[in-house]
Amino acid sequence: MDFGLNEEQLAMKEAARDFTEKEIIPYADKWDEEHYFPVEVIKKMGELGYFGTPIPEEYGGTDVGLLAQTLMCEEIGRGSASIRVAFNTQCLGNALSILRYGTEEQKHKWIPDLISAAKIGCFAITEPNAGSDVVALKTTAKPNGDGFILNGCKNWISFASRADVALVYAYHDREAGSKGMSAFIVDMHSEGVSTNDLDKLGTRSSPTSEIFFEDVRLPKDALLGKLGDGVKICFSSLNQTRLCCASGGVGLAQACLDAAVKYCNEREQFGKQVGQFQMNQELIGQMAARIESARLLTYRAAWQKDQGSLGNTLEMSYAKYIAGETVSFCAHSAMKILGAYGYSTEYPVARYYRDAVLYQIVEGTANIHKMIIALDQLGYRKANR
Ligand code: GRA
Repeated sequence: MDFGLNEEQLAMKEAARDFTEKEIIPYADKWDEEHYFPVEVIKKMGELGYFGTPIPEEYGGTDVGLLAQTLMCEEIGRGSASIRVAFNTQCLGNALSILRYGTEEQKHKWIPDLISAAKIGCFAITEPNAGSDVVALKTTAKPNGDGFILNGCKNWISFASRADVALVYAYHDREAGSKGMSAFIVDMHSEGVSTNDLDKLGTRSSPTSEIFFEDVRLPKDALLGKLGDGVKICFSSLNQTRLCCASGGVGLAQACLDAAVKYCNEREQFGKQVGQFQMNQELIGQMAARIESARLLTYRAAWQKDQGSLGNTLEMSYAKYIAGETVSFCAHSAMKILGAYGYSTEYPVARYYRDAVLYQIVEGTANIHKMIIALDQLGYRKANR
C-alpha cells in the first residue's frame, strides 16, 4: 500500500492551489454576491490543462489520470464550489464519456474543445419528476429519418444556459423500459433549445437551469454509443462525476477548517485565544479527523479508477457520502466557532455554509449513497458491476 503522491501529482496540486489563491479566492465572494459566472476563469483552467488529465494526448489531454484531477478539483473546490463544477461539465460528465463510448469522429469533434474549455459543456439527466429515480425521465428522442427529434424538459442542469454542448439522456423507445434510453450529444445552439436560470441557496456563481427541448432535430451522429446504451452510459458517467463532488466537498471542508483555525488563533475572549477552549478544540479535532477520512476515501476511489476500475460504485459511494457529511459538519462547526463573524456576509464562512449543503444533494443524495452501500452489504444488489 502506497499513500504517497508522485512528483507530477504534487506539482499539479501545488499549481491548482496557487491558481486558487490568486485567481479565485480574492473574488469568490463578490462573484457569489453578484451571481456572476466567471467563464473566463474556467477557460483559463482549460488552457492550463486542468480538465484533460484522464484524456489521451491525441485528443488534447495529458493522460496523467484521475487522481491528478481529483487533487486539482479539491484545491479549486477550496476556493469556490461553483467553479469546481467545471471539472464535471468539461471532463468527467462529458469528455470522459465521449472518450469511453464515442466514435473516433465524435472524440475528435468534441473532446479537445471540451477539455480546453473552448466550448462549455453540461450534462442533462435530471428532470422535474426524475431526480434520484433516473429511469423515470420523460424526455424523448424519437428516430426520424436519418436522425432523431428531441422533446422534453430537464431541470437543475449546471452551466446549461452557458453551454455550447450537452450530453442529454432521453428515451428513443419508451416501451423498451431501461433498454429504451439512449445518450445524445446535443449542440445547445440548435433550433428549439431554450433555457431558464434557477435561483438557489448556494453556488450562486455557477448557473443552474431548466432546459426545454422543442422538436430539436438531432443528426444521426448525435447518438453516443448504441441505441439503448443510455442507462449504462448515464450510471458509468455518474460514477466519474461523483469523484469531482467528493473532492470538491473535501476542499470546501478544508476551507472551513482553515477559517476556523485562523479565527481560533486570532480571537480572544475571557483573556485568551478562543482556540484554548476545549469546546472549540473538540470541533477542530473532529473536523480535521473527518476531513482526513473523506480525503483518503476520495483519493482511494480516484486511485482505483487510475488502475482501471472505473466501475467502483461502492467505493465511490463511500467517498461521496462521507465527503458530503463531512463538509456539512465542517461548515456548521466553522459557523459555531466564528459566531457572528461566520454569520456575516463579510466573511466567506457564510458562503461555505450555503454551498456545503449542495454536497449532500447532488450526484446522488446522501440517502441514495447509503442505499447503494446498504444493498451491497446486505447482499441484495452488488454495487460494483
Ligand atoms: O435491470 P435493468 O437492465 O433495467 O438495469 C437497471 C440497473 O441495473 C437500470 O439501471 C441499472 N443500473 C446500473 N447499471 C450500471 C443501476 N445502477 C447501475 C450502475 N451503477 N451501473 C435501472 O435501474 P433502477 O431500477 O431504476 O435503479 P436501481 O438499479 O435501483 O438504482 C437506483 C439508483 C438510486 C442507485 C440510481 O438511480 C441512482 O444512482 N440515482 C441517483 C441519481 C443521481 O446521482 N443523479 C445525479 C444527477 S447529476 C448531478 O447531480 C449534477 C451535479 C453537477 C455538480 O454539481 O457536480
